[in-house]
Amino acid sequence: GTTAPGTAASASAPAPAPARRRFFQALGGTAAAALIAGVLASTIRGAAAAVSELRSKLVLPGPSAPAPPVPAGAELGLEGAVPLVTPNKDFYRIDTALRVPVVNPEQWTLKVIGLVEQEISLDFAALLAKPLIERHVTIACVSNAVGGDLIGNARWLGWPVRELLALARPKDGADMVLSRSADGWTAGTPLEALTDDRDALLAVGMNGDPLPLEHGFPVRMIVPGLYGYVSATKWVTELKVTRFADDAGYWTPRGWSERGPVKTSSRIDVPRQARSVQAGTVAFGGVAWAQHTGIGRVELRVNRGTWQPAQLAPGISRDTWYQWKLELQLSPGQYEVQVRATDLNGVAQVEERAPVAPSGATGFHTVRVDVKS
Ligand SMILES: Nc1nc2c(c(=O)[nH]1)N[C@H]1C(S)=C(S)[C@@H](COP(=O)(O)O)O[C@H]1N2
Ligand SMILES: [Mo]
Repeated sequence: GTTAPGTAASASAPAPAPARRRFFQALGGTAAAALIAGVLASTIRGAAAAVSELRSKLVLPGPSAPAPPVPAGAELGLEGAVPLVTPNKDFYRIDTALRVPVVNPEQWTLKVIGLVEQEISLDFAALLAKPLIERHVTIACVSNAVGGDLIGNARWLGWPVRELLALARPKDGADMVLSRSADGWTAGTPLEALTDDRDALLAVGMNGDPLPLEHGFPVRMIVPGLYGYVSATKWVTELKVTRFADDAGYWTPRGWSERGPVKTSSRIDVPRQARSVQAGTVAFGGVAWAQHTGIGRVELRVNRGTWQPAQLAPGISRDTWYQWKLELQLSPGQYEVQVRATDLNGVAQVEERAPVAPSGATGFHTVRVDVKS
């Protein structure tokens, strides 16, 4: 999509060849046009197949600093709830690419340019030779509506961006890094977020595998605490150290906020909206996130009554979502249930409803539940 950072790419899977040929024939009219289109399509398919092949043979080095272990009890295992770590195949996908960019790791380089004392060019072998670290980080899309699923949590393997920037030595006055992907898309990230201790990564691995092609193979950025559109550049090939006064990422001139810190939020995953359940003990559960601060408390209220504390599972880190659950005794009837998260600084998520544009939705996730006798 090209209108919002939350417009999921449509044609993520190539159409089967016969359908594609019919389409080109209808479009081009002549056999020659169809032939050229067919050759082009198969060349692109060939490149994608070659890179998929390279990816499947790639063995990533182990981390020099493994991810801190997932604390016991972090996964509540509530039936119907999403897993604490999102499998790659279920991870949301958002980008403007009509076709997944095909980047050959053997030809990939990352250039660091702009306001730096030392320009740098790094190839894939050199990146893999760096001491890599592994971290669980939850990433979210600014276009994730309240209660939406444009959010996921993965274990990322990568090299801290701050190590690379330390070699390049940003000049005084620089306050932004404009990262660019192989297909020209850009994100503007505060320099601070890439140099502080939050472990912003040049990621090569996702949940123990090389990045899937659609999630940025061979290298992407992952920055805890910032929405994807200002930080999570997939197929990244260039970092330009610059100033917010001089440059802007892809979505900023299209009406989205220059800065994109992730807003504290929470979601009810079970029971689903408008689900009927049996009277008696009804288990509610879901996730809550306050990236880079951590969740302190999650509460539920029924029919706008008093807030009741939910059981909060330990988080993997302050940069990941947390699971929560609460059993309520409900007699037959219709109920409206809302969730509210409060971060570890005691700041509650914003109650007032705001749309996703320009800087991320706010409001309480609300589900209606029919309790049957
Ligand atoms: N190259 C490129 N990277 C991109 C985007 C894009 O359009 N192009 N979209 C960003 C947005 S808006 C989000 S929310 C995240 C989503 O990452 P995912 O598809 O791996 O979940 O990627 C970010 N990185
Ligand atoms: Mo996004």
